[in-house]
Amino acid sequence: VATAPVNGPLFSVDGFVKEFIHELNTAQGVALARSSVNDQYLALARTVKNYLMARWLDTNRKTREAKVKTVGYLSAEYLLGRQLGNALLASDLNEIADKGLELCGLDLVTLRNQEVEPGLGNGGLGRLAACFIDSLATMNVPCIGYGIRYEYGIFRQTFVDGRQVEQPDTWLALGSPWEFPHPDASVQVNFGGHTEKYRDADGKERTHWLPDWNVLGVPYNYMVPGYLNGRVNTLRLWSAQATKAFDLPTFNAGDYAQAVRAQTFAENISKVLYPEDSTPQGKELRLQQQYFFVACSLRDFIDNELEDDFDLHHLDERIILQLNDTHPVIAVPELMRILMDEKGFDWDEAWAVTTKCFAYTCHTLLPEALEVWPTELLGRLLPRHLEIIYAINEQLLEEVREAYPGDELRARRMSIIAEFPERGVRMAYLATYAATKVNGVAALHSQLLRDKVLPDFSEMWPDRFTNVTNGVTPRRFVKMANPKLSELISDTIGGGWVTDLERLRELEPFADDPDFRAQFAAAKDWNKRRLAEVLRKRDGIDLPDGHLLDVMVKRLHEYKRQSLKLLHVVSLYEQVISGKLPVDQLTPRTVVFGAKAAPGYKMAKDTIHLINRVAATVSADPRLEGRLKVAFPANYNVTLAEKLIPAADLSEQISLAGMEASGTGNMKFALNGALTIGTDDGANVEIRELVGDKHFFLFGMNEPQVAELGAKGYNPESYYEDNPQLKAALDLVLSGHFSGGDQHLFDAVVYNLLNSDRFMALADFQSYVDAQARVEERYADTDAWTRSAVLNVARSGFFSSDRSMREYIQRIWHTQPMM
Ligand code: 26Y
Repeated sequence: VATAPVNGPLFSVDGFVKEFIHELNTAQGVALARSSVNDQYLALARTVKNYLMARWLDTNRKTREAKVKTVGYLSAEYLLGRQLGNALLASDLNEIADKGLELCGLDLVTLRNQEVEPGLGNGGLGRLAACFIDSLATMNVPCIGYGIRYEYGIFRQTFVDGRQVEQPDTWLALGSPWEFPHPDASVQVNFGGHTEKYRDADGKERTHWLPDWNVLGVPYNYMVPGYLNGRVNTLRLWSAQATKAFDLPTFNAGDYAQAVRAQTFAENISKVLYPEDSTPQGKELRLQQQYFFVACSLRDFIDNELEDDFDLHHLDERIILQLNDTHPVIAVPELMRILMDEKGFDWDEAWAVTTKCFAYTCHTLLPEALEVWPTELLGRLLPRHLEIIYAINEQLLEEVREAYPGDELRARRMSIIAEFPERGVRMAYLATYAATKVNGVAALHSQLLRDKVLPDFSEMWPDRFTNVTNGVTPRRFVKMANPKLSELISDTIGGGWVTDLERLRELEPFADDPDFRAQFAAAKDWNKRRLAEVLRKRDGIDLPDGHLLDVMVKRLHEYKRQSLKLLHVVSLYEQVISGKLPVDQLTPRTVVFGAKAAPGYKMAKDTIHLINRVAATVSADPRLEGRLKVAFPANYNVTLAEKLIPAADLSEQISLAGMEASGTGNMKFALNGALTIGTDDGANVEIRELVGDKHFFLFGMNEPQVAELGAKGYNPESYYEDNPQLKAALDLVLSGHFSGGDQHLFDAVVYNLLNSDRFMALADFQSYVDAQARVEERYADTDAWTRSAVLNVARSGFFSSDRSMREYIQRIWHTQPMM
């Protein structure tokens, strides 16, 4: 239970109002009567922050004094979502704020809606980082999240004639009340130049990096409050600034533009989040970003978090650096460089420390998603690091040759340096070789990681590999996002589930209680009405009452197979308009898509265009009598997810088996009482095992079957020829029905499916259609459906990110919660 913090505002309605008005007057410089909604939001955010402040300072002091091991979470992305609601929840201020604002004639919901979410991530990986730091704070575990303060986060998606158009995400424009910049604590980051050898005082050969340019990293701190426990951890995001703002001689010579060019150049580094989330483009700026935040973070931890006289030989006793995918892996040679070139360690000493300080999480199975940096680029930007990487590789190959004498092929396979198509550094191999532990993000994924992505490494170091199945924070995604369900749960089993999610099990018996089911269904209805209001205001979309709400929200990717979902919709539609299916036999259904496509990913953008055209045509066709609607609200983000997921009946998790590392949306849906239609992929496997086959609609090939079909040769066109229902659906698209008669508008999408279909959508089509029929059958039996939904909630407690964090702590980090 939260208590009034020392030195904070009084924990009462009165105290709150005083603080709020004070912030409005002194920080915003306006009177309440003259204040805008934005003024009010900013004042409210500062007020809540003030309540957390004493706890934050306290947490920092205690952690420092205790000299305990800290988790340094290194992630290029944090997809935080709005901060205000979470801060209110964590500090138990909801009721007080609600009443206080009412006294001021204001409405909390309106002010909350004023916040622009910090979208500093692309999707699952960034959101996972945000869930993990929430759990660590809640579990009282010391953690510093390190990342980049992008000036522009993930683009704002708009649709123009059904096509995606990207707008810059100006999340900082209306003020940023949650951040604390510390320009005084800036650190310098070097780039370029060359290296030189020299002999030190003891006559040992050493290396010197002589960089030729540098930038400053300015830290911005953000609070990461634990849930009602008084702990506030820190998220430290770095912003790039020029070391000298101004080239005075150039300026004096009259070339103003040239004089400030250096500044623009430096600040570009943290300007924008790259919106690609699976195909690394090998862009120089991205490598600059990666090294920038990693160099800042290591410097910061060593110089500012440790005692001045700390012996870095024991660095692993004070930090474990978790590498969130390969994006921060350049930290490995950076730590080696610091220890050797700056602290005078010899190679073996430095390597011994380094290999104890890193752990690596892989988030993919797609070969093209593994980062390989061209040595030409890496050597130009970070010459010393490339030297170190070469030396690490020599050591690796020596170890391999020793373990497998004569197996030169293996040595070549395992080399950190790839030779084709150009010479490059395989960051995943570097991470795997350097890390104490390597983990995948769901049981199936970790298995495939061992067997298919890193087989030679897992054979040589089997104990290094482990699995930690992802999780999501129940605070944001149940307690905050689904207040009605949360109330029902707490009324039924008490409030302990919020920090001990396995306790949801206690709901199981209530699945058979008609009274409980009625209340459960009422909460779902309330969520649907709330969503309808949001979509009406936000997108001008009308959600009909009483429909099965069928939701597929995630990044747009061929492997995730939005096109398979779309084919099902088109097929239902085609059957009705061709008279094969009486319209009254159609289950009233609204299909909601939410997805951003990487701006350069043509096929994904074409698919978005097609979904929008189908949505417009289907939703407007009177022959369907309003029984099938397709909605595609633009700009799916965390804020919308918090409204969409609690309202959903059906969760679409339909990736080709063996492609989705884990998925985390799948967990959020199950925890909010949606049933899943899904393949045996990623964490779906574990969801199905836990909720039970009867309460999960499984379809499609499993991973071995996919591999088998691939090996035998996959011919998508044969499925088209052999399946009249599939043929009719594709033919309807080809006929120009959804494109105003243009028969070629969607050729790229359709012929990609017919001729290539890398992710085998056509092969799984019939199975998917059959599973959808089972969905409709269950949905027709309201009691049976609700019963399944309750059991999904009751049995999904495993998917709390608190549990994930417990596993990392016990098996990978070996850190302790603080008392
Ligand atoms: C290198 C660059 C192009 C890049 C940038 C972002 C590559 C990948 C990403 C993001 C990947 C990502 O979000 N992966 C997802 O991670 C989730 C959390 O583990 C998984 O649940 C999900 O299956 C996986 O696709």
